[in-house]
Amino acid sequence: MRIGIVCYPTFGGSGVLATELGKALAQKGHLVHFITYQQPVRLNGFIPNIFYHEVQVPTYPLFDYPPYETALASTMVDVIKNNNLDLLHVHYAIPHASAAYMAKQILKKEGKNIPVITTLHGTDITLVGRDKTYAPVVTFSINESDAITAVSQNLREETFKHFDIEKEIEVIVNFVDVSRFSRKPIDAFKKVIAPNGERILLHASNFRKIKRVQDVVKIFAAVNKEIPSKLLFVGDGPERSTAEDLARELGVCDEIRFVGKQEQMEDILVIADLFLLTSEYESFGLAALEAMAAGVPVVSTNAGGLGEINIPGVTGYMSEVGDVENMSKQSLSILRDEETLKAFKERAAAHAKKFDIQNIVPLYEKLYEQFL
Ligand code: GMT
Repeated sequence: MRIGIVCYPTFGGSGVLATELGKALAQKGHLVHFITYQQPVRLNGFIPNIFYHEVQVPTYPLFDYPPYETALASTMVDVIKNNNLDLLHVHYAIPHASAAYMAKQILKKEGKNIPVITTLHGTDITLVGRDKTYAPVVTFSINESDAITAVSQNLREETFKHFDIEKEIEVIVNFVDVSRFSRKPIDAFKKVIAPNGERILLHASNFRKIKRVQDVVKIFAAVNKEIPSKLLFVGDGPERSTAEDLARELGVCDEIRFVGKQEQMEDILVIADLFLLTSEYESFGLAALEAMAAGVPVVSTNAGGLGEINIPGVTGYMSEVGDVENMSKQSLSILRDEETLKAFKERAAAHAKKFDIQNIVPLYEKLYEQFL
């Protein structure tokens, strides 16, 4: 098949998932064309069967806001025509679904039917999309998609709850390449972070308000009182300095490392003992799934779709949003002795296999085939 993939090229879960999907499809022999404004972060190196088309948004003094959506729709038309694409798969509704609708209409006039599949990822529905400034366009363009998928059961339900959706939404859960994440830790790296064999806790996100990173710091401070430990913060974003200030206030700043945005998550996750995800909402929590695949148990909130991946007492624990005390207790109970930690690690890794790339990518292929 000749497939166009549109996504955000950044470190966010939707872009990561879309890129990994494209790479997996290319490996299976499909021709995959990425259409984005920047090279997606996980699209590094030369991969046969993968093509990258950058959306250029020319500026003009009149444009206080350069019209990205118009440039995207035009690039879609161009790429679809010149490469004779069979379908377009857009990840994250805003503005990808509406740009795809526009491209579809243009091509229709020229006698070409291009099926559009929209995958909903989370904040496009639960946060941004619901805003009345976007909602009518989001609702319309989702409904105009030939197929709609959501990355969790929870997101499917949220979408039906908040939007007037006239079509079925198929749940195709997110996936992880287990073979890539099940690695041996690099001892030298582990020694740098935890020179005296301290437990390593880790949080990775875009540090937006919704992630409640202050709760991560508070949980770590409570754990650190009881057991020698270090905290790795991976990623960056608006709440980073708030987290740093709080860490200083709580006297744990020296035990925390902010390592910024990282591409080789598999090398970092594998040295961790516990992944903390304190979000107010997660449609799925891909970062937590990647942690599990690396054999890292997860202490998280029970928000959104997290209950669909984190099994209390098996792969980690869950708490109400903001219940720092409980999440601290849960973290301590996992980290306190070697045997318990080992068992949680093994079970987390085993559970992640259910979401292996090999099991999920064929579901997308099956969906695509319906439109050929
Ligand atoms: O978590 C974020 O804020 C980034 C966001 C994105 O759109 O890139 O992630 C969303 O999509 C991921 C991949 O499907 C999910 O794993 C995340 O749970 C979801 N984030 C939210 O729902 C807040």
